[in-house]
Amino acid sequence: MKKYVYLNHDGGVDDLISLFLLLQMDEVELVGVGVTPADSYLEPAQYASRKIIDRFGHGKKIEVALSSSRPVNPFPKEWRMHAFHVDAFPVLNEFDLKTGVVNKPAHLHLVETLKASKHKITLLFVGPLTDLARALYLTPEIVEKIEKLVWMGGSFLEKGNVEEPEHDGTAEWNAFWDPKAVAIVWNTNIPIDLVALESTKKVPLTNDIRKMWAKQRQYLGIEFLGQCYAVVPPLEHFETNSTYYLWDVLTTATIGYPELVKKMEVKSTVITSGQSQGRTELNPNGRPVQLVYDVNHDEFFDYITNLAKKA
Ligand code: AGV
Ligand code: CA
Repeated sequence: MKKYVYLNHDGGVDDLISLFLLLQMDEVELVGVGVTPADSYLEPAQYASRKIIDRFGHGKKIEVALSSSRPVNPFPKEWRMHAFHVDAFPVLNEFDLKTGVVNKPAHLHLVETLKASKHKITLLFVGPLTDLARALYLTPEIVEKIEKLVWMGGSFLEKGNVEEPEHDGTAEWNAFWDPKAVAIVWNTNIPIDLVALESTKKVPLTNDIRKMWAKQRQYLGIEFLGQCYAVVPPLEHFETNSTYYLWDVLTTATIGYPELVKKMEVKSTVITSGQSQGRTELNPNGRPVQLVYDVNHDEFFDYITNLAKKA
């Protein structure tokens, strides 16, 4: 059965690869893309997205909308620069650009796409939830059209991945960028699959993975994966603040291959202000989500490698 998916990403390396991989999934019909300038700048993120659709979208026509959302807590500039590299890859610049952008902000594009759809749509958010929160605030009735939300965000571990002044380090970045947006989404009855740091920790970028792709670079799609993951630092001796995991790619893979991961229901709330803002906490009175807490590492890498070969 077809899965209708709307992707909202924020222009990181693994966001752009998520778009690339979604375009290779036979069972997925991608019904729209929103680009949020969170872990990237809007220019390179939107151009890279449009070029990926042109080059690797098998001729599909997909609408791209630009977000007008802005941070509560902005991402570090060094990370936001990554999309400039991807956008400049020769493989994305061999031909003239065809895919355009729609003339409305991403949150309104999301509302209109949901309203116009005959089918329920799965929302795949691999950056902050701001556009979804704004869409829900304006038009709460869109929940009827949402099959579920699959979100890369949050963490129930003691240590999150935010290392910023005036913060205690317990939050995950996508939640920290706009904590109130998380609270707004939590306050609906949309079913949520939460791909939090518990599972993404198990799929770090390593030099062995890079080598495995290097050996298969005769496939254009694998060459593209290898180039993308040359831009960001791997897990080498120990974890640093910049160590790259396949956060969004794992989240995206759960759509095409749900059996890769283990889930359990947890109830949670989110802290929206102060030194722990963006932290998701277990709370017996909180809202239920399906927490993705484990992944089959080898099957995951096999799956995405095989998908990339189809490009
Ligand atoms: O917190 C993970 C989210 C994912 O959506 N992003 C990166 C992924 O796209 C933020 C982030 C956390 N640590 C990072 C991040 C790092 N070391 N480099 C770049 N982005
Ligand atoms: Ca992201």
